Amino acid sequence: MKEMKFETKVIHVGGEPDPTTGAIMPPIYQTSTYVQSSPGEHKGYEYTRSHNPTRTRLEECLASIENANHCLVTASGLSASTLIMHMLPKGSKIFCGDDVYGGTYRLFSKVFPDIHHYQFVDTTNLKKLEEKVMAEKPALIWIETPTNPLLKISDISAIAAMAKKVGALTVVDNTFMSPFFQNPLDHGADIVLHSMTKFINGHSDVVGGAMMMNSKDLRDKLFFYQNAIGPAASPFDSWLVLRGIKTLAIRMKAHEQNAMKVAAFLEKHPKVEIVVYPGLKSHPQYELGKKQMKGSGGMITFFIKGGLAESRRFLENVKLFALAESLGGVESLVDHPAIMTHASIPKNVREELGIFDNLVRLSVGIEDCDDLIADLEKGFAKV
Ligand code: P1T
Repeated sequence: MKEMKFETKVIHVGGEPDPTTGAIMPPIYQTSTYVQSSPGEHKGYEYTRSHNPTRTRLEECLASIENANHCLVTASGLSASTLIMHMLPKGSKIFCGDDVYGGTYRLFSKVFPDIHHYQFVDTTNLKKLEEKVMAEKPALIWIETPTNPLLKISDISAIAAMAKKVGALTVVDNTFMSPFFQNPLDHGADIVLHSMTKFINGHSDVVGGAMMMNSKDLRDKLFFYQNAIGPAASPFDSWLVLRGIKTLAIRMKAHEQNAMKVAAFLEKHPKVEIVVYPGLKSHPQYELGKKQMKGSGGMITFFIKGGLAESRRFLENVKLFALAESLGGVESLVDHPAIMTHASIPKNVREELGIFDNLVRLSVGIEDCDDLIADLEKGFAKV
């Protein structure tokens, strides 16, 4: 299947017609269990927490588009992160990028510190990171690139290479780029993680997660914890994602086209202080982005001139950009990270990173771009 192009894989891998009826759309195997002919004799399926044919199809499709040998689909992005943490030996040292989704920060700083040791480090400063990795020999390096919400880019190949020197695993949260714009395993990462809730599904009607890897050993270990703990995605959610993923390529191109125009508009706007978008030459890691990403995605972060009052007036007065957590759907969303998605990060830590009250995050949808810009203009007019 690896020889097919991306646009073909999302439609055909896992999308084969049903062999018993010829139905062109895969059935939703809405079943909890499977009949056995004799104890232990079955058709490869015993219980849906462990395996389900609809989920298997989605795993095949996702593995193919991340150029991976294996994939496990979970009930949420955070449950995938949780399984990776359970897989590590107790007391493991973990370096995590300092700018990550607020829920990932909460998981690592509030749920797992009794089990592992976490340090939040700047993974964009390679020299400092390498010194620290060599000196402290972590078991795992966790990077989100580009980061949520500051869109900082980390060099996956360089980090994976330094991790290998000390026997550490590299995990890349690739949610913001989706497999269409970035394939971390090709750059040496060991595990790629996605919140499937976002671009992969693309229609804001599923919460789900996925992990892709090449190592069978890693896959089997993670599968053990998935089966033992239980956060597998449901058949219906798996089917919805199989449906949404068919348009991933064209959606990502449309997100990027609109985001590029919106970023250029914001850059010139008198009420905007700074715009951060990987496709702008002003992005501090523009060249690195060009090297490891095949596009710039649909996420934009900007700092409005002023503070919380100005942000609120803007956020209350845009309408097409719905004020909501999450991202990656066909409809545009706007988020205030300090109060919404990243509220679980203490204010002093947030502000050290640059997540101030005047920071606004856009998930640029695939609507008509002129309508989107007119909507943003309405928001700015009230500031
Ligand atoms: O929500 P869930 O499917 O569990 O995924 C968690 C997650 C993991 N990684 C990244 C980069 C994410 O952005 C998320 C979820 N993020 C949001 C809900 C948000 O609005 O940023």
